[in-house]
Amino acid sequence: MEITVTEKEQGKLSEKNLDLACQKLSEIGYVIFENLLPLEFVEKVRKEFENNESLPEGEIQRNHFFRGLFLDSYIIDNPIALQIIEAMLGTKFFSFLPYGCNTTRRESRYWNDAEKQWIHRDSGHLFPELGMALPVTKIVVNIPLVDFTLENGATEIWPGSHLIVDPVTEPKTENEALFKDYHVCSEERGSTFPSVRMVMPAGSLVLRDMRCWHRAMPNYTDQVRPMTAMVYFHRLHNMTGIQGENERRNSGIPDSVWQSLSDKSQQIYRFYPMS
Ligand SMILES: O=C(O)CCC(=O)C(=O)O
Repeated sequence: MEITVTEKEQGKLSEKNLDLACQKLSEIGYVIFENLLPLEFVEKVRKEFENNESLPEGEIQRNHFFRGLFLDSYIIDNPIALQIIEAMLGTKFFSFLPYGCNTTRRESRYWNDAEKQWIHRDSGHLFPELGMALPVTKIVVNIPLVDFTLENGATEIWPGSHLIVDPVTEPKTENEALFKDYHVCSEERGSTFPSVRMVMPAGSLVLRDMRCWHRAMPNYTDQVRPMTAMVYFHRLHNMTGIQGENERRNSGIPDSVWQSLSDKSQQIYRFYPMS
């Protein structure tokens, strides 16, 4: 979606563009702002990311995401993303640190040992038995750290698929139960709906309703294709606060990092994950 230079500089959408962004997210299931972040910044983050990739997996990599550029306000406090999220989810939305990163490379393989990922949604519907889609309650924000092209595996997405509600059926196997809300669309079914590839320049900003069908596609290049992934939740996903509102004791967010966060970020990242 196009925005003005002033909106970009001020990090604030006009009322009209905010409405349009919300409308796209509600009706199509995602919205993309191309070239929103300065390329120089994105390139620095990509290099940091590559350094991180060369660290041993697990805790060290995870802790690395608590450092420097990964916590820049362009990423964790992005004002345009937050403006839209607040309009869609209300003021009490929350998210977790550290965030994730979706990476594909030439040799990437998925659970079914294919080079294309399963068509899936990242979140099921609330009350699917009603047979209708309720307003969005989980939004993922992605920032591609390289240009996303057909060659390096730009994500495939099915516009409008977040509104598809299937009849609720009892899972027949354990595996089915596990993937019930996730693996909702076979290849055959996917081919009967129009899909698009999210071809976009590095530093674009994507907001996606997590119920949208999508998948990672093969990366035929030798360049790693990373994108940051931050998930924002409506307050209803933690009504009791038992995950520790204002209690970061076990969050793993180092104190020095917590102190460095803006008031807004401390508000957003106030919970810690259960596991
Ligand atoms: O890496 C991609 O292109 C898609 C990632 C994905 O499927 C996901 O975020 O669930």
